[in-house]
Amino acid sequence: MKTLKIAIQKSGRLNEKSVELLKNCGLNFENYKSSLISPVSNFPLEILFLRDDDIPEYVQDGIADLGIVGENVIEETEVKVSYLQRLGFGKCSLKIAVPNNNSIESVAQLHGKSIATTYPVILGKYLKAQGITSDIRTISGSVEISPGLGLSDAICDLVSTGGTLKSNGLKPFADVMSSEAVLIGSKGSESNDLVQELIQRIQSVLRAKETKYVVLNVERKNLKAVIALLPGVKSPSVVPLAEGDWVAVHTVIPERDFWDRISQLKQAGAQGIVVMPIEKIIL
Ligand code: PRT
Ligand code: ZN
Repeated sequence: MKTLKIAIQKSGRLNEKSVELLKNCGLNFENYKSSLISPVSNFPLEILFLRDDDIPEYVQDGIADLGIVGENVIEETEVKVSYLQRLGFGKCSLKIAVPNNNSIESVAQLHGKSIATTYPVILGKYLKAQGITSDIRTISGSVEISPGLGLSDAICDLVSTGGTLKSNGLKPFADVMSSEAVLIGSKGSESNDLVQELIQRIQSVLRAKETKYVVLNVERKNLKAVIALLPGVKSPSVVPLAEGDWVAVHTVIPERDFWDRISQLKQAGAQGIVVMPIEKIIL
């Protein structure tokens, strides 16, 4: 079978998480910082390390079968690729912001104003959809300093913590798009068996990340109340303990409401709660 190629970011915000995800999928490879390509020793796959801006086109043109890149880059490059899987990291939003002392606070007020950005395509479509014409100034970086330099009235840039906007005296007021890292494939790559195998491995890693394995002890008289707090689970395993009326319950709990669920379980009589990370969940 033909060896697949997957393109990931060489260095930057998505590199570490992309490498970690592929390693958690059981793929063995060297993460050489200096090389462009790294073979996987236990799967017919090669990893290409590229600038993130180049990944969508490599995938569209079939030079790489797969790629991991931010949705913002895919939208900006307007490539035709298949979205295969959201990956849950690299989350950010593209926002419009103005200096704190500026009175602009609605998108309509941007009509006739200048906006500096590295995302002219996405911003252009967003404004057009609202019938607003602004002077979009495309710059290649450090967008946040442009109002201070008198280069533009507003900016449109990616925001994650909001710290960069704050430290540059800017306030965000409109969300243009939200983004996260996604797995993309060349058109038609979905039907390749190796691509399917890789997607399944990725999904099993993502599912495991969303859940924790929990073992708790409870007196039989409280067992019903404890099980009622575990809705996602059809039938948790219940193991009798050596001591009289106590049992151990083994179950999984979603990460997102973990602490609420644990305190409810304690109130219902659960004790000795042990929580463990899950490596993979294969359905
Ligand atoms: O060298 P290469 O071209 O590969 O990398 P790059 O410098 O173009 O991209 P990089 O590594 O900065 O970002 C890669 C991807 O990470 C982006 O395309 C997004 O999908 C995603 N991402 C997530 C972010 C951010 N969060 C982010 N905060 N990309 C950039 N930023 C920048 C933003 O532009 C601003 O300068 O971080 C600053 C704001 O951060 P906060 O935390 O202060 O709000
Ligand atoms: Zn880039």
